[in-house]
Amino acid sequence: MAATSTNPQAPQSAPTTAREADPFPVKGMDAVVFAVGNAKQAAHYYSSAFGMKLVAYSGPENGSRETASYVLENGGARFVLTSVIKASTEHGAFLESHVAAHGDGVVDLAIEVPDARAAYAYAVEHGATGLEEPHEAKDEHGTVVLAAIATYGKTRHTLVERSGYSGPYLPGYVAAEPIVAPPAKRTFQAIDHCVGNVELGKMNEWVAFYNKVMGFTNMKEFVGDDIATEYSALMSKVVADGTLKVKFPINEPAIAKKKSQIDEYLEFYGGAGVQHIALATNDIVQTVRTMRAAGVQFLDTPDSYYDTLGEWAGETRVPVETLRELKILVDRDEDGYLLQIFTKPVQDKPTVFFEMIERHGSMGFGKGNFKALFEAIEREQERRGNL
Ligand code: TYF
Ligand code: FE
Repeated sequence: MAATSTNPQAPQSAPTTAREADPFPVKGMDAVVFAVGNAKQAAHYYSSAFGMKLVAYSGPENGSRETASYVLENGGARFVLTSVIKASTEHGAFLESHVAAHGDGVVDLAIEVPDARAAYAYAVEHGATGLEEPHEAKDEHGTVVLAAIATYGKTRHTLVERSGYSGPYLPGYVAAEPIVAPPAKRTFQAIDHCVGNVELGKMNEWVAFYNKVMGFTNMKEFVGDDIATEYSALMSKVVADGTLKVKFPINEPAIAKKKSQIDEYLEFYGGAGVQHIALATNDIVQTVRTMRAAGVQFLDTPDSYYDTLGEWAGETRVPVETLRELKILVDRDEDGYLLQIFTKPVQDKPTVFFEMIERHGSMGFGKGNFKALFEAIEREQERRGNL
């Protein structure tokens, strides 16, 4: 499709327009889909503790006898929580075995694309494994096109083309009322990035996968083997689409002095999978206060971090004493700063956790905090007897 230009001087048929230059255009994250043991209770947790709002449901009451799925939103962030009631198809059996093998976890990082058929064709041509051929789904709210490709572990990327679909989520879902009254102020409004843990030696393969299959490029922030052996016990690279709406850091364990937190994840998850989802907020102080009051546990940060914070991080919109009280981390680079904090794992297995992030210019991932963060994670590993 030709891009339109408002510049009358622009050539009629430029060799490449910004749009044509992007081989795999994306609109953003569509949803993070979790397979869980008890979606009814998980939906309550993400409502009452994370401040999300139930907006749609699919289950036996509206014709889905195999699975129950709860769709929760917060601004542009969407989670789908699915449990098997009684498996009767291959998909139900897959979800059931996924929960048995991995515990609660992410099965799908669904990406919204302008053209799902084109995206699927491009991905498969460039080496992706197709899991679902492009197909239409429709109801009285319109038509969507869905396709899916495989990524690391048993995780998939569903490619969702919404083309004006006006229903509460996808065909097959009905609108639902919030489970609890949402907090007065929204706790977050977008998915900032989704992180995968892969096996030792596989990081570069998966980075190359996103480079080839989605045309994603590497962001400058990474954890190299220098940092890895010194204190992080992991290596990490970040791939993103050209507009930075979809950002996927990929971690692998590193041989270091201590057992890698990535090894701990791989052991307890039973292979590669999604490690953390970062959620963007524009008021992290309010967010953390609300979530802490609702019982969400965050990683601790020692007081010493705040004693020297001003020297290197400079001023932020939040007073250091508030950051210290709530254990919020700060990082600064040439583009600005960010505030971030990490939850403890949100299930009994030391696997999936969340990050809350408030960006002020910086598009980094908190490199300046890696030492403090990884030490905090190691204290938790130690408490669990896994270090
Ligand atoms: O997404 C990131 O890169 C940051 C830092 O196991 C990070 O949130 C990296 C690895 C990790 C935990 C956090
Ligand atoms: Fe992160």
